[in-house]
Amino acid sequence: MKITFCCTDTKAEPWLQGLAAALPGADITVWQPGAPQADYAVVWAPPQQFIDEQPALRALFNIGAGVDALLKLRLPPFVRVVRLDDAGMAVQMAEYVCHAVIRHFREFDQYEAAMQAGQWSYRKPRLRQDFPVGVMGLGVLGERVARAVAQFDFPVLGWSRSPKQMAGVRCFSGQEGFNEFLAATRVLVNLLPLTPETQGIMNRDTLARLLPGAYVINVARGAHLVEEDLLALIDAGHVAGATLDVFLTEPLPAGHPFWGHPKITLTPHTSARTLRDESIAQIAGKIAALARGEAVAGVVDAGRGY
Ligand code: NDP
Ligand code: OXD
Repeated sequence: MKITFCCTDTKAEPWLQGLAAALPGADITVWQPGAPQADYAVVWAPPQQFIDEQPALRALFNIGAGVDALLKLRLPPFVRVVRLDDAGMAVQMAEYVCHAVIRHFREFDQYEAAMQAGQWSYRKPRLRQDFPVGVMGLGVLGERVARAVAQFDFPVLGWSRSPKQMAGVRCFSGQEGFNEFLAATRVLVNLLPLTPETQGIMNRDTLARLLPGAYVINVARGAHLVEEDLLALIDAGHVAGATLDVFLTEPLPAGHPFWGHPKITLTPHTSARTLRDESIAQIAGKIAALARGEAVAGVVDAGRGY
């Protein structure tokens, strides 16, 4: 079996060694233009040339959960695209979002500033019932996040495409449930895939529907958020602030108004990192299963976009 590796901005050697250890007998090489045809590919943001030169791939394994960049390419019609299915990301996402929710709710930024200024002062405790947390996207990551936030007794809401039931989470679905979900949410967490339907979903209209004093946590993709609309709603006082991990342009360009904004906390697309060992184990397991003719989880529906 031949496996080709084509991952932008990724050190190839440890991946090749790990895959070779997990799949003895497989021929695993880093893709170069003109390389021979492979059976399976392990990819992150490959160039179109790679896809065009590998028309007979049985499956493309994306070393991330989001496949938006991959689906923008012209792919062979019958190739399976397989996303990472948790592989250690869900717990990272849960800790990131819980941290952001609690930091905002408990006003730790204000405490930190006061202590830095040598002030020993208390703030009035806030009621967690006044901070309902709404999670957009109840998939592999969103479900784990919703469950984790609920552990802290915040009211938790969730919104997905198809109807769901989750203990401790008030679930909404589809366009028909969206406005009701927004109107009952104060802290909005985005864990949607980026698709034509979800691009720009956090905009002036939708953010204005959130409860006053709203807070936005975007950990999915920058293009979900209309950045100037968030800034306008913060200026207007409807949105209290945001924690943003992802941006329309990454790295965030110098001079962007998010840099140094007093109400916006930034991180560099790091809320849930691809963990190499877990990912290799998962991908190798799935390649072996496909080679035996078995079905695997995490196959993307290109028509749906995720
Ligand atoms: P999943 O595909 O498992 O889940 C997607 C969820 O979004 C599902 O609940 C789905 O609904 C819902 N959804 C999709 N489209 C719509 C829509 N139009 N309206 C309402 N709900 C919709 O994705 P993951 O949880 O694994 O990951 C989510 C995203 O997180 C990734 O696509 C990626 O962009 C981002 N990500 C970011 C990382 C970072 O470091 N910042 C790391 C990893 C991922 P249904 O259940 O009905 O299908
Ligand atoms: C992913 C990411 O999609 O890291 O996995 O953004």
